[in-house]
Amino acid sequence: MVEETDVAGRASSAGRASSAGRASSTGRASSTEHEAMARAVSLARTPDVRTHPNPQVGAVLLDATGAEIGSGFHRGVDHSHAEIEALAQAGHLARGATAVVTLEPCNHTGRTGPCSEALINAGVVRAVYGQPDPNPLARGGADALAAAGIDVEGGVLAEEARSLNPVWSFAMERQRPLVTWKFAATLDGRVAAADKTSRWISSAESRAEVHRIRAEVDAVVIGTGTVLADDPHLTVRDERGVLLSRQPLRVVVGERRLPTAARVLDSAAPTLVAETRDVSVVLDTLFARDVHHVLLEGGPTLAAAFLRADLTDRVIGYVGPRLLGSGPALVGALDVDTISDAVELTIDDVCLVGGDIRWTARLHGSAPLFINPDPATTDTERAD
Ligand code: AOF
Ligand code: ZN
Repeated sequence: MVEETDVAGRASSAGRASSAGRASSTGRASSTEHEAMARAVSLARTPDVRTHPNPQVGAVLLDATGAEIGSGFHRGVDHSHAEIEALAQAGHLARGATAVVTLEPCNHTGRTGPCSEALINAGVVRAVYGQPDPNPLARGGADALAAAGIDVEGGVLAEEARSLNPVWSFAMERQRPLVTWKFAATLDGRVAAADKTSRWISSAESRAEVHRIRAEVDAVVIGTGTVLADDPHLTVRDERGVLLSRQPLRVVVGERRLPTAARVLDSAAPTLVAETRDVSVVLDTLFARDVHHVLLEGGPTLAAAFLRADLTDRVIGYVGPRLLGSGPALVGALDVDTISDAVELTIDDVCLVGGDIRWTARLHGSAPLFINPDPATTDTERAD
């Protein structure tokens, strides 16, 4: 691989000595604590905060009467964790408090120190969290708090808490990026005409939307075949053609040599040339670089390689109302000879975009991802 370029609930804390050493999720959280969790969730959702590669996290501290004495949210890698912000606000009032956090407090020293230790040192007596931490490097905070005699309860508004970070959670649970395969095809499933022309398979609106989707992912992956056939830029630009300041990593997969003048190798955005056909190696390399969401925009060969390896999670397909009758099919060989072996998809959403049918699906059997199919509205436009 070569790189180019309530307090009611608080009564239970009296019994904490008996449960010391183990975190629980027994549904004892009070209505005040539930309300505090809902507030922590909305704090974590503060708009225009990009925490990548970290999760969005919110925290609220309650005193013994259930009054809020501090709150915080995570603002990104160069900033404190949510719990530390809330503790700083509460100061000495944190002693005897209940911490309500959307994510299990961390137990590791990464870019910052362990929040479990900070909560223990601050004298917090109860900790309520939403989502158990799926990050193997950071998890264990609940048990560390319980071992210190703190009354711990997890799983409060767990789904809402997880929904703050569906992509991050997926990537941490699987230890690989989420793969969204995007395609544009005709009604008869062709991605180009017999003469290789492919530019107007989908509408201008669909192509603009793809730019908005690109702006939200961490990497865009194509194969050498697409570089040789289409010479795409794979950058994200606004409606005036100006490059956005944050560009996803461009990734080219395959062993064929690329022309040095290929647009994807220009300086407009970073590019990784992955000289392998093993797509799981590509995903491992990308995950090690904090890539949590990959947009697969490759042609039929690369799409088939990801599908055969069972490494495609989500599909966004634009089907244009036109027929070609000939030309390359959407996907290459899948080792499927009989209908019972077909790769099955579950459709989550169907709508019209600029006259095309856009459908969003996931691979059959995988859990719903709860990712909004509509990309955030930005000024971006113009497909390459
Ligand atoms: C956050 N913000 O508010 C909480 C996190 O590298 P670090 O030290 O920033 O640690 C990142 C991990 O810490 C993250 O993946 C998650 O597992 C845990 N908790 N992270 O970025 C927070 N509470
Ligand atoms: Zn932390």
